[in-house]
Amino acid sequence: MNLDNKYKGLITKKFNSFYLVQLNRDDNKNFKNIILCKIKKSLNFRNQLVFVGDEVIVEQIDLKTKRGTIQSVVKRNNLLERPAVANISDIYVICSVEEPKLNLSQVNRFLISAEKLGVEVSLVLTKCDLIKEEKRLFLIDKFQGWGYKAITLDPNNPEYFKKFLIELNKKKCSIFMGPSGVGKTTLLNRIIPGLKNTTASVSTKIKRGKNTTRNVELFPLSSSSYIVDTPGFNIQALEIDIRELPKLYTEIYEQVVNQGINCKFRNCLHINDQGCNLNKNFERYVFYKEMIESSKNHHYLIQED
Ligand SMILES: Nc1nc2c(ncn2[C@@H]2O[C@H](COP(=O)(O)OP(=O)(O)O)[C@@H](O)[C@H]2O)c(=O)[nH]1
Ligand SMILES: [Mg+2]
Ligand SMILES: [Zn+2]
Repeated sequence: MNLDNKYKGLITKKFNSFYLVQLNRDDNKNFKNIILCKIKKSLNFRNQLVFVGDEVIVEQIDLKTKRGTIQSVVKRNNLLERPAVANISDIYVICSVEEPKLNLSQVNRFLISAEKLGVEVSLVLTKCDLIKEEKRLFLIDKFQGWGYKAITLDPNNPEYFKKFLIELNKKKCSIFMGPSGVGKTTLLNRIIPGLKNTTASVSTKIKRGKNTTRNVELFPLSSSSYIVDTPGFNIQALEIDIRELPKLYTEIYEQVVNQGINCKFRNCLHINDQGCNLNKNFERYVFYKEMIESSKNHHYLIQED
C-alpha cells in the first residue's frame, strides 16, 4: 500500500538506532522488501519507543540504498517486556518431560506468566523420546485438566513435529518460552533450517555483561507468519497482581465467567471458605493458593540461559 511514498511495514530486527523493516509484501512485486530505517526525529523526541514486532509507517524510502524513515507506529496490540517484542499472537511454553525433569510448579509459573499478556498460550512438551507412551498420554491428560491441549514432541515421531509446524504457520507471531535446557534452540533450528543460533559462542567471545541488551529478531515462516528468535533469552517474569490471578487460571475463569458462580464478596480471592463458592477440587488449586500467599513479597524472576 503506497501512501504517497509511505509504506506500511513490520519491524523484524532492531540494533542500536537502526531498524530492519519488512515492507508489506503484496505492495509491489519489484520492491525489495527489507529496508534499513531510522526513526523520524520527532517520533524520537516524543519519546515514543518502537519495538521489534511493531507495525509502522515508513517514509522517505530510497529504493537504491534501501533506506527509509519510520514515521509512526500503526498499531500495537501488546508488548512483551523481556524480551521487548510487540504484537505477539501466541506464546508457546516449552518444557521437557525429562532432562531436565518436568517440574509442575515451574510449568505452572511459566503458563501463568504467559497468560498475563492476554494472548493464546499453549504448552509444548519436548523430549518425549525419553518417556514411555503411557506417560506421554498421562501428561496430555493431566494438562487437559489444567485447560491446555499439550503438544508433545518426540524426535522418533517426526509427524508430531510436522503437525506443530503446520500450526505455527497459521499463527501471526509466535514466541517460545521456557526453562533452560528443554530444547528451545534445537526446536527453533529445526523450524527455521539454516538458522544458526550462535549465542553461546558469540557471548563468550564478547563476554557480554548480564544486563546487555540482546538482539531479538522475527523470522518469517510464511508471508503472514513469524516466529521470534530470542537468543539465550528465556524469561520467566512473574509480577503478580493478585486481583488478576483468578482470571489467569482457566479452571477458575471457567467457573466465574462461564458458569457464573457467585461468591459472597466481590473480588473474592477464593482462598477462604467463608462465602466462597468456587469448587476448589482441581489440581492446580494448590499452586494458585501458593501464588496468592507468596505474592505479599512480589516476585520478579528473571532467568537467562
Ligand atoms: N533426548 C532429547 N534431547 C533433546 C531433544 N531436544 C533437545 N535435546 C537436547 O537437550 C539439550 C538442550 O537443548 P537446547 O536446544 O540447547 O535447549 P534450550 O536451553 O532450551 O535452548 C541439548 O543437549 C539437546 O541436544 C529431544 O527431543 N530429545
Ligand atoms: Mg537456547
Ligand atoms: Zn470465591
